[in-house]
Amino acid sequence: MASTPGPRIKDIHITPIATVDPPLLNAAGLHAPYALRTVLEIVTEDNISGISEIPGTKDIDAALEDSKKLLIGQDVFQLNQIRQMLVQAFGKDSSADRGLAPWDQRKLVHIFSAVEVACLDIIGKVTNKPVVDLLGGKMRDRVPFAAYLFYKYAGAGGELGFEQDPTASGWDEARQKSALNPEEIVAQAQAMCREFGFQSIKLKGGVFPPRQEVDAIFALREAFGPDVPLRIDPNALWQVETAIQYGREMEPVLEYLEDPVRGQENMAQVRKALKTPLATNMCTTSFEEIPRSIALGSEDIILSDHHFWGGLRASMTLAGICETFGRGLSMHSNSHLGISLAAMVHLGAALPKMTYALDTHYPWQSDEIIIGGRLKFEEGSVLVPTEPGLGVELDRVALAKLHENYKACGLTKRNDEVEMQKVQPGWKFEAVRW
Ligand code: GKR
Ligand code: MG
Repeated sequence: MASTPGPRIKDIHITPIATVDPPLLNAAGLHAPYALRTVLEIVTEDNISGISEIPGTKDIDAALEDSKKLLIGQDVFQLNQIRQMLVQAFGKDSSADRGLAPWDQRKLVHIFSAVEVACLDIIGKVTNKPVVDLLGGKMRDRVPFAAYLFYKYAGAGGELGFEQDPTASGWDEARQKSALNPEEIVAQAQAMCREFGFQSIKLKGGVFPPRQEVDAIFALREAFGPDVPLRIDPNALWQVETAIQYGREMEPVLEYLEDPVRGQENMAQVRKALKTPLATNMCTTSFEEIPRSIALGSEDIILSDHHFWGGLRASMTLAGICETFGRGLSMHSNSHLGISLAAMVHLGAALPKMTYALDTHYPWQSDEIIIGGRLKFEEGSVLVPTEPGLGVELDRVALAKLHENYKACGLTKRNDEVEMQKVQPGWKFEAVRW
């Protein structure tokens, strides 16, 4: 008997939203009071709805809008053809399109990720299978995440900006405190680990001179002991000599060193000089960069991100390549809500190996747009959803509220340099600083 065609796309809804984000510091400057995300909802002719979430940028939203005319009428199972159509319409992103910022600014990878995840959500609902099963099946029931620490100014983000909500308690209170020195970073880590049970810790660096950030790593080691793996990510702001000097000093305490320097050649030089593994979400960021990464030996671990690598299935392909070439694979994140977290959990559950706890910014966000509210962490892990599809559904009232935030806040793309200049006039992003 011949198979039946899959459901066809009838409607696509693109909703830009702004979610409250605290004043977190990083190599590119400062987080705005709101992080932008875009929620995509694909509805089939038989009214099955699939959802996804990507970082929000006006240009990418416009390209998604343009892609509607190509996507409407397509069979959601035909992801290979859909991808090819999108490549033909938007061209391939080049490595240069990624930009110098710590996050990825390419169009096609975002669009395909948004479309693919929403289609997989629908396919899961139609076949009565969780997304993880569409990726080859579950390798674990829980997906572990790491505490992601940030230097930050005091403040809550959103309308409160740099103010704090005096009624907040627990992690909600701790999240608003400043963290500008090693003691405050340790306090942040303790509060975050107490709340979420994380068992690995990552410090976002590239904010202060390396000495100060390395001291924070040693303060974390002192506070948490040798059983809690530590990582630091200066987002490529260090010179090769700086990375080798401080990398050697941290060799006894680091699980891995993330993007100490910019570019595959520089990473390869640092890698030769250190025993600590190097991880990246900045120097090897696309399939076309892999041959050179292998030839040079630029990193040990690739931090995938389904929003930046073109979806969940592409990330599984990356996992296979990493396995072939002896690279580890873990996951990068940016400020995000529960739809992205659910997709990350399905992918994390399907990965053949899980050597490192994944990154997530989720504890820093306080809003949610899924029914049932914020997803829960148990001992630092998220339980893999067993419901069909992603296992999360849109809370339309919450979505509408965050869309109103988007319209009111006036932001159209992430620009941490501009936000930083509001606090430190004249501040300039530098690709390499120390
Ligand atoms: O949220 O400021 C931030 C991070 O610096 C983010 O933009 C990076 O993309 O988390 C990311 C990383 O690991 O490089
Ligand atoms: Mg990174």
